[in-house]
Amino acid sequence: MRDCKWEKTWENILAPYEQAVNELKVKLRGIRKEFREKNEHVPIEFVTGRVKPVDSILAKAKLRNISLERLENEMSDIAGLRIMCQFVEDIYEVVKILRSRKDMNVIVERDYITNSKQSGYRSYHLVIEYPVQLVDGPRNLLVEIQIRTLAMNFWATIEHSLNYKYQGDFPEEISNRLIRAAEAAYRLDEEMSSIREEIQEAQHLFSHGKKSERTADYSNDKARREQRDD
Ligand code: 0O2
Ligand code: 0O2
Repeated sequence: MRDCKWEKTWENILAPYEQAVNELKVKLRGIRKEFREKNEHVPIEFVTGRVKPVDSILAKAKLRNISLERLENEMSDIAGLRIMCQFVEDIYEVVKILRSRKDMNVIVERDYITNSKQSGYRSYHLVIEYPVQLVDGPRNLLVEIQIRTLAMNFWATIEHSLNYKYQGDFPEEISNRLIRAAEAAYRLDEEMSSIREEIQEAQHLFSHGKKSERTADYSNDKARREQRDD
């Protein structure tokens, strides 16, 4: 019985964060659509989001000595969004777009791309204040947005699972290999950036070609339907 009561309380505490994550996923995915419709290079590849699981919230609160009353103001990643980009240049474009939006307020920026973490981790982190509209009125929530390239995401995902296995206590050999892998991932990003214009031109031709194919398919289907109806 007691467990049920706590489950309910957590459900209530986290509901506004769920709402923030869901709204932001729609909004950030909407940016993709806008660029695509303008036939411009889309700086966002894909967007994911999650509300931090309760056990992770409790573990972090204990580690950082944050009391449950202060969670809302002191734990900035209860709601988390992740934006994946093709090129490092796209990351900075996305940051600019987010800074200029009127529906959120960027309050912290951490550039772990130019200042990578000791582990080798790279990403650009923003903490924003985001107002969710609740029955009792608006409430400003902290949300963390991590922006990274596909290569940075590949590295971080692998390192995150290894971290789970070793609980952060990597054998030196693995830790060194991970640092080397992070450098290799960054070199890959640099290489891709150096041929960015070429790649973007090819992608533009490809998506344009697919669009024309779809239009042609639609016209052929329509013609076939009209012939059948005659
Ligand atoms: P794990 O093992 O913990 O990684 P939909 O909107 O239906 O397409 P859905 O199912 O709501 O998508 O999930 P979404 O948005 O595709 O992605 C959820 C996953 O994104 C989570 O995986 C997280 O790994 C990851 N994620 C996204 N943003 C963040 C973030 O800011 N911080 C962290 N730590 N993770 C993030 P799972 O499912 O929780 O599994
Ligand atoms: P999760 O949900 O398991 O990913 P803050 O926690 O924001 O108050 P902190 O810790 O200085 O302060 O924030 P930071 O370092 O800007 O962001 C922490 C988050 O960045 C982590 O969340 C990870 O998602 C990611 N991150 C940071 N360093 C690494 C790293 O070395 N490897 C990987 N894979 N991810 C990293 P959490 O708290 O781990 O939660």
